[in-house]
Amino acid sequence: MDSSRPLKIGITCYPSVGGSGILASALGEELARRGHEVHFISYERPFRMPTNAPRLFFHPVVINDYGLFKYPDYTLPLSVKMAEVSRDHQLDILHVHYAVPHATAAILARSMLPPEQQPRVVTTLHGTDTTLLGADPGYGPAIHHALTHSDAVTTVSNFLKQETQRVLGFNGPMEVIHNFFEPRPSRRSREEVRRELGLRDEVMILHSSNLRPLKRIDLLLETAARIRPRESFKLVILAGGNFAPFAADVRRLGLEDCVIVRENIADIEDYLQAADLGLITSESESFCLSILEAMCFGCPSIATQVGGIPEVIQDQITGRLVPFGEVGQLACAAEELIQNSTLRAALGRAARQRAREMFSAPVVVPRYEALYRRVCNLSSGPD
Ligand code: GMT
Repeated sequence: MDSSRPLKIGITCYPSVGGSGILASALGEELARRGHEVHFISYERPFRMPTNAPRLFFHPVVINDYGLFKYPDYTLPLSVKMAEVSRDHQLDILHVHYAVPHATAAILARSMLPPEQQPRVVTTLHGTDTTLLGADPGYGPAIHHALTHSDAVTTVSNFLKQETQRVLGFNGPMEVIHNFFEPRPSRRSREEVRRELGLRDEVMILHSSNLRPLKRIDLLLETAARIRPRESFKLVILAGGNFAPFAADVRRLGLEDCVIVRENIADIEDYLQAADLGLITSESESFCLSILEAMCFGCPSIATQVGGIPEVIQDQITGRLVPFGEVGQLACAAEELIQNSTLRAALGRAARQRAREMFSAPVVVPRYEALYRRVCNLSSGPD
C-alpha cells in the first residue's frame, strides 16, 4: 500500500466559538491544504471553516426534536452520520475533538460498519472533557470507554495527559500534541482597529474567551479595577458569547470608561494585531489558545499559573505567570508592562518566536499526519 498517499479524514468538533472547534477547523484546513480530503461532520458549519476550499467538505447532522423525548438526542444522529460519511467516502480516520459526545459517537459509528469499512478513531482531549465531565459519574465511565476503544488518544498539553490519568484512571497510550495557530491576514490596519475602539496612546489589554465560569471574568474585572493610572490602558474583551451578565460588575467597579466589549468576532486577527498585552485570569486551562493567538502577533500575556498555561508561557521570557486569584499581583504585572514598553516588546518578540518554533502549523500538523499513518499502518518507518 502507498504509505504516502493522501488520507481521507472525518473531523467532528463543536462548531461554535471555543478553543477545540477553532483548533479542529484550523487542522482540517491545513490537512486539506496538504492534499488530504477532509470531511467535517457536525450540527453546524464550524466557526472559521473556510467556504469553497478544495478537498474540504461539510456534512450536517440533522437532529429531530421528537415530542417523546424530554431532551433531544445528538449522539445517535451524529453516529449515524459518521458511519454514513465513513462508508460513502471511505474514510481512513475519524478524528474527534472533545470527547463528549463525539468520541462515544465515533466508537458507535465504527461498530455499525463492516470491518473493511471501519475508519480508525482518533480522539483529541481538549480540557473540560476531562477536567469537568471526566469527574462527573454520569459521563466518566462513557468517556473512559470511548478512550479505551479509540485507536489513538491525544491531549493538547502534558497537564491534560496527567489529568486524564488522574481523573479518569485512563492509563492507555496518549500522545501530547500541543495546539497550533496560523493567523490569517488581517483585514484592517492596526491604526484603523485602534480608531474603531477609540484608542489613542493607551495600552490595549486584550482578553479573549468564551466567558465560561472558569475564565473568572470577575477576577479579570477586579484586576482591571486595580491597575493605575486608569487612563494608561483600555481593556478590550473579545467575548465568545453574551457579555451582558457582566455589565453590572463593570459599573460597580467604575470601569465603564476602561472596558470595551466586542462579541463573537470572526476576524480576530484585526484585534490581535492592535493589542499590546494579553490578560487571562482562568482558574483552569488545559492550554489556552487565546494566549497563543496573541503570541503570534508579538503580544505577551499575563496569565494565571494554572493547568497547561506554563507549557505555553515561560515566566519573564515570553510573558508573565501569576498564582491563581492574586489580583494584586496581576495588576502589578500589568502596571509594569504598561509602563515599560521596552520589556513588553522584548517579551512579545520572544513570545512570537516561541509560537513559531513550538506551536505553528508546520511544526504541529505533521505530528497529526504521522499519527494518522501510524494507526492506519501506513508508516514507512519510525517517525
Ligand atoms: O473552555 C473553553 O475554553 C473551551 C474549551 C473547548 O474545548 O473548546 O477549551 C479547551 O480547549 C482549548 C483548545 O485546545 C484549550 O486551549 C483550552 O485551554 C481548553 N479549556 C479549558 O481547559 C478550560
